[in-house]
Amino acid sequence: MEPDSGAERQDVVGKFTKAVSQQKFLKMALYGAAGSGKTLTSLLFAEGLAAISKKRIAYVDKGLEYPLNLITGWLAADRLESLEPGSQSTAEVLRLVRQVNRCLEAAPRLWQRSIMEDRYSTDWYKAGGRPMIIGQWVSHCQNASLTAVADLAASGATTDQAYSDLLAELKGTDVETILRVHRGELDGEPNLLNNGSFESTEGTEGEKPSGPGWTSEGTPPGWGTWKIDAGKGRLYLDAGKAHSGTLSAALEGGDCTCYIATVPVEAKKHYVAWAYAWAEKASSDRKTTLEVRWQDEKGKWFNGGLNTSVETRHPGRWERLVSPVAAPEGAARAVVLLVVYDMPEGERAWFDDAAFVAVP
Ligand SMILES: [Ca+2]
Repeated sequence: MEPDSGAERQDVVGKFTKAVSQQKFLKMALYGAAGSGKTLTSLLFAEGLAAISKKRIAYVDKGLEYPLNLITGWLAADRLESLEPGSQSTAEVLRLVRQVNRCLEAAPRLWQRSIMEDRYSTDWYKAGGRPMIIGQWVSHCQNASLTAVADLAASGATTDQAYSDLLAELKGTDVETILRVHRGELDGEPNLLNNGSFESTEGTEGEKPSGPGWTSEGTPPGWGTWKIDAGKGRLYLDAGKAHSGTLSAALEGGDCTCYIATVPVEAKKHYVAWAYAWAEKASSDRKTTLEVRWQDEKGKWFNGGLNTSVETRHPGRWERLVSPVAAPEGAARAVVLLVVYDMPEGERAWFDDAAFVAVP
């Protein structure tokens, strides 16, 4: 490749040169049914390669556990969501709910075992990989389970022994916590968020975390706000639409705009965040979400693999978004975010009655 500029031609633009191999990796994958001999074949290859190269072979046995679990859970949740209510046998629905929840329950343990404790895993993975995608996975699996359980209840399955057995199995899981929140069983627990009802307007202008883009515009006491683009989006307290009292926290337009509250937590303790949200519209690229992230004692973002994100699915009405979380080891604070993504100018969403409580 050379510049086509006559007399001024200079060799300043790179020319093609003969390719030189700079990396000497061989990546291979073997597919096959369980028990068909993939491991044995791989070890035979390894033995041969070790003999030829006179080097040692590193054998990684666990690295796939975590991604396989993600795929299994996602596909089972997809299958659950594709079932028409009442069209399938209760047994099939129960089987899929069990499978999805096994994956949900196993994810943190498999993350620890096959990512954090794997000496061949990269720092990128260990820092959380793509935390938004993990949050979406959790939310997808939880939503599919909850919808299926609610459909079963609506179809009269609540008298079935199999349904009772399933609820007993879900005891102590995040899905059960969400069901309890929807039944109002945790409404009386102390709210660790200050001014979750957005009724207070006096005193401070709220927490003001430092950093570019922070803004105090419309900041209610107890909350901070953030915009990815300072010129887009508006945050304000709205007396025109409230889930409780007279005020709610409104967002109008913006690429990524949010209300933020920070709560001290105890590691390993179980908490649940919820908020009522009213979105004028909802789609995959225009989201209104409740999210939970973590900070360590120095205020640094922490352990992205355990972020959560729950989005509105029913625009045009108040919808309770619920996100159960367990504070990871080393986390000092939970960060609760009420967010809108890619909202066109003039379009609005409201949040009210946000809470963060310890699960009793
Ligand atoms: Ca309110």
